[in-house]
Amino acid sequence: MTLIISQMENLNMEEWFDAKLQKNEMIEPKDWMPDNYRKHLIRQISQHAHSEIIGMLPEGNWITRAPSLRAKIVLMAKVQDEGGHGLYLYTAAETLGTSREEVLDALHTGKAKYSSIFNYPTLTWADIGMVGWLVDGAAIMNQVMLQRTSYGPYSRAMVRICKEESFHQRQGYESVCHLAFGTPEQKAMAQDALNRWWWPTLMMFGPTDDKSPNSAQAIKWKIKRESNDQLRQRFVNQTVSQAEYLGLTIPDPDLKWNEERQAYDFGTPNWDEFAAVVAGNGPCNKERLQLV
Ligand code: BYC
Repeated sequence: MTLIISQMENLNMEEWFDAKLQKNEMIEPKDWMPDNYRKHLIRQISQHAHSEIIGMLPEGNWITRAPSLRAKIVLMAKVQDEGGHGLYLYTAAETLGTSREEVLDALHTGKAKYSSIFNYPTLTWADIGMVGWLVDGAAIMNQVMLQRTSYGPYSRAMVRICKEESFHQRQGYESVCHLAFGTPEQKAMAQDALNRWWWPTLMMFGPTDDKSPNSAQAIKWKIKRESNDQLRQRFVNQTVSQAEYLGLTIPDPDLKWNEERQAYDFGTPNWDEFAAVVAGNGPCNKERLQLV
């Protein structure tokens, strides 16, 4: 009897929850929410937080090697911002009833993921420019959409993060500008970095929509407002003219303006590589294994 009553209560609460989503109202921490909505958010927000923290490592490594005092100060500020983003997001995850220890434990035991992009090495100073221009550029494309996510604390964290992220993208572009308009050696360094970062950046958006197990439910719950493929396409459309201005070549022979779609056609990322990187067999892991 008690079970039936609680099932009926859940049914009513589910209608209330769906109606709130329909009206585009935010779900707040003390609101009733389906268990799977809560789990889905804990997974995504904590993985997002881990990406911010892990993302500090390759850039932090370059602070001592930045080529000028100005570049050093800017990079330090950026790395510090990423730490702040991680902390907002861990706090947002905690409002869902998980603890900092639980989410960190999931990271350390390999249960939780972090963005594939941070398993690629930053070999030269130009790579740090690419991280700002391309990686932050891709991240912001996703995060602008997440400002309208249905969970209040995640949405509000995104509003703050996006303000800082646009500075990150611009500092990266400025840094790449210096190299692209510098000596032939500097330009070659920028081109080499673009060649290595282009495809991993496109993979940051996640698998294609037909291979994305979480997307359909995320869109239904308005956690995601746009799909992985839509965001990837928008990123390509935006970035091509930036590369043209720099006089750099995007390493994709299939990249071509499609008049009918009013969008660029582009090649297929190496999804086998993506699967390997996410499974912990990325270039950085290989380097580490070779060193052991
Ligand atoms: N890397 O069903 P899907 C930054 C996983 S940091 C690794 O499409 P979803 C920055 C995915 O988790 C900001 N794994 O998933 C910091 C799922 O596995 P699980 C980074 C990936 O969640 C410092 C499976 O593949 N931004 O900007 O609907 C310096 C199937 O995927 C990846 C965020 O974290 C990947 N790239 O969509 C500089 C944004 N892609 O969890 C810069 C927040 C997918 O089922 N996250 N997987 O085991 C999201 O928006 C979404 O989670 C994703 C994936 C679009 C990434």
